[in-house]
Amino acid sequence: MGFCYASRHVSYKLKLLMLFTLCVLLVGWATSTYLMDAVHGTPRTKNMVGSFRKSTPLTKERKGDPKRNAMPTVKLPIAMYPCPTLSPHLRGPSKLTFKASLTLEEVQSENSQVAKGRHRPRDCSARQRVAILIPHRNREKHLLYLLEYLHPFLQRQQLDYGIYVVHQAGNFKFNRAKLLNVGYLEALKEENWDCFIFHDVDLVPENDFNIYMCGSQPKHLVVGRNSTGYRLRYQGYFGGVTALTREQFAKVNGFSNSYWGWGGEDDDLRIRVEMQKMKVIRPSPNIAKYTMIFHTRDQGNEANGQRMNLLRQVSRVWKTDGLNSCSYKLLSVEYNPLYTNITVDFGRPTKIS
Ligand code: UD2
Ligand code: MN
Repeated sequence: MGFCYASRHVSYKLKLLMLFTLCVLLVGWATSTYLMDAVHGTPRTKNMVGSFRKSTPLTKERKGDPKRNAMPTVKLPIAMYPCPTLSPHLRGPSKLTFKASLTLEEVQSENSQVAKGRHRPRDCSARQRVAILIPHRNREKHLLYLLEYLHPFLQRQQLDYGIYVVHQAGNFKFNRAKLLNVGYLEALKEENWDCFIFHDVDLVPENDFNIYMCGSQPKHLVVGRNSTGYRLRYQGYFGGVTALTREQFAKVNGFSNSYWGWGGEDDDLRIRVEMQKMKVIRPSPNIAKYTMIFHTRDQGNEANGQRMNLLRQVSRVWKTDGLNSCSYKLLSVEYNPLYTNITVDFGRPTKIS
C-alpha cells in the first residue's frame, strides 16, 4: 500500500512537470513568433512610413506652398538671366551707306527673325522693353533705310523692342507731336513698355554705343548730325530722337497736340520736362551721332507761324493739352513683319485738339 501511494505521488509530480514544460514551450513559441515578426516586419512598416513621408511633402509643395515651388531646384534656362549692363555685341562707329535700289523684301529677308516689328534676345532677359515710335507720312524710302539699320542695331543692344510707325492719313497739316502721343497710347494697349524712343524717320544712328534705353532723367540722343557738322544746334535743343520712360512721359502729359506744321513741338516738350524738375541728359558727342537722310521741307508740313505764341503758354495749358486730351480716329493697326503700322486721321487742324 505504502509503495502504491508513493508511485502514485511520483506520477502526479511527473504530470505537473510535463504540464509546466508544455506551458514553457508554448510561451517560448509564441514569443519567438512575435520576435520573428518584429525583426522581419519592421523594415516593411518603415518602408511604408518612408514612402508616405516622401509623397506627403511633394503633394504639399505642389498644392500649398507656391513660394517653395517657385524656388528653382534646377539651373535656370540661360534666357532667364538678365542681359549684361553693356552688350558684348556692340561694334562702335559704323559708316552708313544707303543703296538706292534697296527694297522692303531685302530688308525683310535680312531680318527674318523679326515678327510684327518685335524682337528680344534669346540668350538673356532684356533690361528694358522699348517701344520705338516713328511719326510718318510720305517718307517710305527713309523708313526703309531706317529699318535696315535700326533692327540689327537694337538687336546688338540686346533689347526687347517693338517698332511702331504712326502714319497720318490725308493731306491736312502734319502734326508730329500728336502722332507720337497716339503711338504712346496705342503701343501701351499691346505691351506695358518701360521706355519710349520718339524717333524721326530720317535719322539713322551711327554708333551702337548710343544705347536706346531710358534713364532716371529724359534723354536726348541726337547731339549732332552730319548736316550740322555733328554739333548741338542750341542749348535747349530736344528734337530728332528722345527717350522717356512710360512714367516720365505720363508725368508731363505727353506732347502738346496743338502744333500743326513744322517746328516748336520739341521745345514745348523740353519746357514740360523742365517744369517737372527733370533734367535732359545726353550721351557724349562722339557717340550721339546721326546721319540725316537728305530731304527738303515736305508739303503739308510748312513752318508753324504760331509756334512762338504756343511756346509762351506751356505752363498754363500743359495739364489740359496732351495725352489726356488726345482725340483721334484710329483707321487701322497693321502688323507688318518689320513694324506695326498705326494709321490715324486727325482731320482739319483745330486750335484745341
Ligand atoms: C526737326 C527735328 C524734328 C522736329 C522738327 C520740327 C531734328 C533732327 N529733327 O526736323 O524732331 O522737331 O524739326 O517739327 O532736329 N514727317 C513725315 N512726313 C512729313 C513731315 C514730317 O514723315 O511730311 C516726320 C518724319 O519722321 C520727319 C519728322 O516728321 O523726320 C520731322 O520732320 P522733318 O524731318 O521735315 O523736320 P526737320 O528735319 O527739320
Ligand atoms: Mn528731318
